[in-house]
Amino acid sequence: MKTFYSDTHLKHQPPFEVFDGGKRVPYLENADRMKRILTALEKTGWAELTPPADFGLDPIYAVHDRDYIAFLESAWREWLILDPEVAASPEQNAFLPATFALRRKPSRAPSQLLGKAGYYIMDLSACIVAGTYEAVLSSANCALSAAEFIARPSSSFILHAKRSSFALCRPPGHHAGKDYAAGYCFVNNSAVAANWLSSKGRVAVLDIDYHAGNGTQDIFYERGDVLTISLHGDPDFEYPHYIGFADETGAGAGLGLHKNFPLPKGTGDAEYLSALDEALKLIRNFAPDYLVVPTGMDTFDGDPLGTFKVTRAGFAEIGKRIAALGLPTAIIMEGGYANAALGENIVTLLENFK
Ligand code: SP5
Ligand code: ZN
Repeated sequence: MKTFYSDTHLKHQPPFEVFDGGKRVPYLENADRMKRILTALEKTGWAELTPPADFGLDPIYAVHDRDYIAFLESAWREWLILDPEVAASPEQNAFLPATFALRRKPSRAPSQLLGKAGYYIMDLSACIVAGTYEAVLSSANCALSAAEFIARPSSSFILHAKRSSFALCRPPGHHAGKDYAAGYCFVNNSAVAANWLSSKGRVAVLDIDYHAGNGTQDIFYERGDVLTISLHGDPDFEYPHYIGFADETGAGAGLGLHKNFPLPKGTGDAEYLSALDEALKLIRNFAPDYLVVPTGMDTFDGDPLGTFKVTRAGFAEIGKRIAALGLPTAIIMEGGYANAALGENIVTLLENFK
C-alpha cells in the first residue's frame, strides 16, 4: 500500500500541552506515534513508503485564509522577539496564547502577536514551536500526495482495481478550520486533500477519529459538492465541545451534506459499527468518485484521550466495511495516543485496503 511519509514531522515536538484545569502534561501528539506506526508497517511487508511531493501553498490557500497561514509561518519568530528568554531553552518552550477570541461579529485579528494567537488558536493543545510550520506543510503534502495517488488513472485495472493510499502524517489536521488551529491541528490535511480531489470528482469525507472533525465540518458546511460525515464522542461531554452535534446538517448549498454521529461514553464495537453502517449508507447514496478517511485510532479501548471501547477486532471490521464501498480511498492519519497499540491498530485497519 502506497504510504506517504516524511521525517520532517520531527521538527514539531512541543514539550507540553495544557489540559483542563491548567495541568501541564507531556505533549500526547508526539513523534513516537509515527515511530510505532512505521515499525508495525515495516513488519507487514506490504507498505510502500514514499516521500511526499511538494504541492506548494496553493492547495492550502484553497482551504485556509492567507493571513492565518502567515501567522503560522511567523508566530515562533515573533514570540522570540517578544520573549527573548525563550531563545536560551527553545526545547522547553511552546508558544500558546492566554487570551482567546470569542469571535463576535464583526471580528478581526489584531496586528500584534498575542492578539493574533488568541484569534487564530482555539485551545491549549495547538502549541507552536520553531519547526511547526515546516512540519505542518510536510504533513499537508503527505495528504495531497495520497489524494493525487488515488486520482491518477490506473494503468491496469486488475492491479489497482480499488486504489487506496495512506498519509502517515503529523501534525494531524481535522480540528483546524479555515482560519484557526485547534487540538494538535494547524492545517486541515484531510480537507486540503478532499478539496484538491473535488476538482476531479465527487468527494465524501468519513471521519473516524474519536473527536468530532470540527474543522472539516466548518470548511465544507455550505458546499454542495462534498459530503462530510463524522463519528465521534458526543461534544456535549467531549472535546471540541461546541460543534459536532446531530442537528448540524449543513447549510445553503451544503444543506443535508453534513452528518454527525455523536456517540456516548463507553461506545464499543457493536454500537460503533451500527453507526458506521448508517454512515456508509449515506456515502453509497451520495455515490462519490473518491473517499477521504480522516483516521484516528483514539476510539481504541485504553486511549488516554478517549472514552470508547473499540477493539483491534473492531478496527478490522471497520476497515473491512469501509473498503467494501469499493471507492478510491485516501486514508489520512489523525489522532490516536495509545502509542503501544497504535501501530498494530492502524495496520489492522489498513490491511483491508492493500
Ligand atoms: C487530532 C486529535 O485527536 N486531537 C485531539 C485534541 C484533544 N485535546 C483536548 C484535550 C482535553 C484534555 N482532556 C483530558 C482528559 C484526560 N482523561
Ligand atoms: Zn482525536
